[in-house]
Amino acid sequence: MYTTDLRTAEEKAKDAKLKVPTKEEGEEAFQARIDADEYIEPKDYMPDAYRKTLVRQMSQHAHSEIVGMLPEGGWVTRAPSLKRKIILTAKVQDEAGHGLYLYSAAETLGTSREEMLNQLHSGKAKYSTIFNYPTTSWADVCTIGWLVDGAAITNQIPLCRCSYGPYARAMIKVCKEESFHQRQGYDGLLEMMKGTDAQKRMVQDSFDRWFWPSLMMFGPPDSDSAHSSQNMAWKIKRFSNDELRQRFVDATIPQAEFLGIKLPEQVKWNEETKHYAFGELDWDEFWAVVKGDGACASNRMDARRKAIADGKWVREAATAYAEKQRAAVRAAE
Ligand code: FAQ
Repeated sequence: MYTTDLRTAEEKAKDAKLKVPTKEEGEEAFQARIDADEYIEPKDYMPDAYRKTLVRQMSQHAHSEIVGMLPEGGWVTRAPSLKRKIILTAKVQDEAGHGLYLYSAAETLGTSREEMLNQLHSGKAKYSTIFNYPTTSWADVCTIGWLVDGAAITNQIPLCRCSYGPYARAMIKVCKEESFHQRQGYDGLLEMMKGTDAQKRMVQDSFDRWFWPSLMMFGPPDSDSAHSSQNMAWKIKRFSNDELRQRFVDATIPQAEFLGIKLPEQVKWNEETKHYAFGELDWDEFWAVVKGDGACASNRMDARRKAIADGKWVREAATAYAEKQRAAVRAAE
């Protein structure tokens, strides 16, 4: 009799004992790996929902990095000194690098960069609400470094231990660079607070506008956070939105006091909890900005679409050049 099965009788007996795991068994084994603090790598088994929520979060994170370049990029030519221009240029380039690591890490989950960018430009994918607020003064650029990068670090340090290996590894370098960003922003504000009354007013005005939106970067309150409980079980998230927000407030208020900033009346030290209380955030504003109502939302997407259209010839030229190089290598073989 004709057969394509070339296994020996011994191999057949061994294979017969192996059984294909059911979906439930696969998910149980996956959760056991997570519980044992193992990293999940691209070719490992993972539930579809784990893959989906990671693509959602990582692409949103990557989009935030590249959209975040826009408000700061607009200030490079207006930075007050050569030193500040150089620092700001380096920071904006770092953000582009963060976007690249994150898109590359997200691509390991099987979604192409082009697809992720299409989702951003069509409005299907989100990016951080913070970048829909206007950057109206030089103090705003420094405040972004101090508060926005500060909030980003608070959120991202736990992501260095997130269960998905490529995301966790990307976060290590990102966090190192964000620390430099935070310090340069704070340094810029310290210098302004040693300056004229007009400069001091500029810093205070900037803090008043950016403080509350920076607290919203941590997402909705835990009670309204759709993804938190599952993502904490999967160790994508290690701390809840509210825990990280409180951690950020506790670290930031003494820094604001050192700068000489007047704090909002809601911010008060609570001797019992040993934390700063800060009252309720304006969650209506948050959800409106999430849904695209932010002051700069349409500008940001126009700028992104223009960048994609303007860069088309560069991508085509780079692809043609790479193809030419490959052809030369093939011809030499
Ligand atoms: N903006 O269930 P949750 C930076 C959405 S990087 C917009 O709590 P999750 C660097 C959320 O997507 C800043 N949407 O969601 C830089 C979900 O909607 P969906 C970005 C938000 O994922 C500095 C819905 O609300 N960092 O700044 C926001 O468990 C300076 C329900 O929320 C990251 O992305 C928001 N703020 O927790 C660059 C870090 N918050 O997707 C330039 C990674 C929530 O179901 C200059 N991401 N939503 O339609 C995370 O850690 C998480 O995704 C959270 C949200 C904490 C942001």
